[in-house]
Amino acid sequence: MRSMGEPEIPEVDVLLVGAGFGAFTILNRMRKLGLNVRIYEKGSASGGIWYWNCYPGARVDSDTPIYQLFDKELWEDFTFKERYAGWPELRRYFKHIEKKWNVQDHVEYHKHVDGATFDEKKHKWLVECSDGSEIYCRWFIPCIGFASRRYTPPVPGLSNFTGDTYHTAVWPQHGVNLKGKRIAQIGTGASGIQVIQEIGDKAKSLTIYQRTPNYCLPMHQRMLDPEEEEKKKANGDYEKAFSDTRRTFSGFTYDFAEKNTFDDSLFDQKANDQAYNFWRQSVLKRIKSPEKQRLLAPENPPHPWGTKRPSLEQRFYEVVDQDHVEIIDVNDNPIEEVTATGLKTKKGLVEVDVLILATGFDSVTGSLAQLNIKGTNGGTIADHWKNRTQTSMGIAIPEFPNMFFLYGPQAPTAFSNGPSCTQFQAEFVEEFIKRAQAEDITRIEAKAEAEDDWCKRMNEKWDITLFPKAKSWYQGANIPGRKVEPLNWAGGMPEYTESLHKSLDNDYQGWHTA
Ligand code: N01
Repeated sequence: MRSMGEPEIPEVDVLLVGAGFGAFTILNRMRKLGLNVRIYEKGSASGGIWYWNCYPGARVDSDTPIYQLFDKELWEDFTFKERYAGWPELRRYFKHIEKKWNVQDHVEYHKHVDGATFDEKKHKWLVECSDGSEIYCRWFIPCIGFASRRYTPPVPGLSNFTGDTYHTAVWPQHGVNLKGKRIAQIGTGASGIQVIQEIGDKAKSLTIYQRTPNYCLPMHQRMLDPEEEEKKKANGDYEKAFSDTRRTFSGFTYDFAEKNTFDDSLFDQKANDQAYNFWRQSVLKRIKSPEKQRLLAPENPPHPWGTKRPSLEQRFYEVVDQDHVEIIDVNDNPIEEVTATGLKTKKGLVEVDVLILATGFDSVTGSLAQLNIKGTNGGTIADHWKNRTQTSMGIAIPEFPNMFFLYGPQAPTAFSNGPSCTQFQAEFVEEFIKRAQAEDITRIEAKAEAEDDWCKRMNEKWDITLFPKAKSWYQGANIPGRKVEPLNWAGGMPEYTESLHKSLDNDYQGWHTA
């Protein structure tokens, strides 16, 4: 009971968490349904992943035009400068969305959602923020993606280091001057490769602590000609590209090449070996140091080609091949200790000024599981996933009514172009809420059997691929002690979106409605 004089708890129809691609994809749809929508963002600006991960060289590896919202009113007067946009340009794009859609009344910054409980009488969520504020919403939609909980490995002595330590996922917003510095970096995933190729030339020395080589592919970056882009827009090429994403496996404009050894390389080890060897030969030509050749493109691949995400690189191999860049394989030379001045392995102590942790995320499930969102049985999402990760179609969870999440576990997430995935999920959520409005439905909940069915299908799709052979974050294998299980839908985008819409068209199959 609230006592007299206490302010009323505000209410909105829809609360979106995180001001990135997911939230903006859904925002206007909800506004057009006449709903009162709010976005709560923990940071001080929008951009989502591009707000937090503003490390040197951070850039997307989906190309223009498909890495943006598919709305014509946004793309008709915004043109990206590069084929693969970097974080400053993506931030500029988010500013464009804010201005164009006049969103200032809808987004609140420095609002860190801590937890939520479902009010069974009202059929509404009561959401709490770390500043003590509360808000009720009918529809609660976390749009926090798969990478909002960073991971730092338990390297002994990490806190003893007296130089500067930076994690790529929370890079200082004001930037860091790395010129002429002695730098150590742990991690060679997508973030790590981008940092290395950006700072390698500037650093006095760069020592890379690598556990697994990244099978990088050339990015083929180029500046876009604004006139050419305008012509493409006028010709309908952008619309065609967005529409093509609906038909492809990963929501890109292209699909697997329909030629043996390419389209079966993720399913057949022999075909995969051929793909790996082809890749290896082309990379070896770019590296002079035999030691670096061995470490970056080993004769015996540690995992099948493509079962960990291959980065798109620009000059990575040339940058790493320089004498002031050293690679230490932590499998042979584990980091024994971080001291006040550097990193110690059996090869000795490497003294550095800066330590960069490009060590990734508690990926896919960590984003939602870190929140204290309590379901109708009193348990949190982390409790619900204690024995296995389970969702209904990668968008909802039984016992968490009126809650949808975008770009999270058991959706095409890691295997897709992000804006395509959020677009198709947002279309489904829009359709569901539209029907709910029309039919006076105030409570929607995924059925437990729908969740079981989806988990079964998740495993069937996963088990026929070579993905289980890699210790990847795709299956949670990057976090010591975590259950290794498929976290991303490997059945392709068309089958995914069809499953979502079928459930509505088949009289809410798999859903309780009230
Ligand atoms: O994280 P990661 P990320 N000792 O988990 C290593 C998206 N993204 O931030 O491979 C030593 O891939 C770990 O080694 P290993 C994209 O989807 C996109 O780079 O587990 N090393 C690995 O090398 C991407 O895939 C873009 O053996 C340790 C690294 O740290 C995802 O985010 C850009 C270690 C972590 O790599 C995650 O990328 C950036 C230890 N104890 C991110 N623990 C673009 O669009 C971990 N590592 C371009």
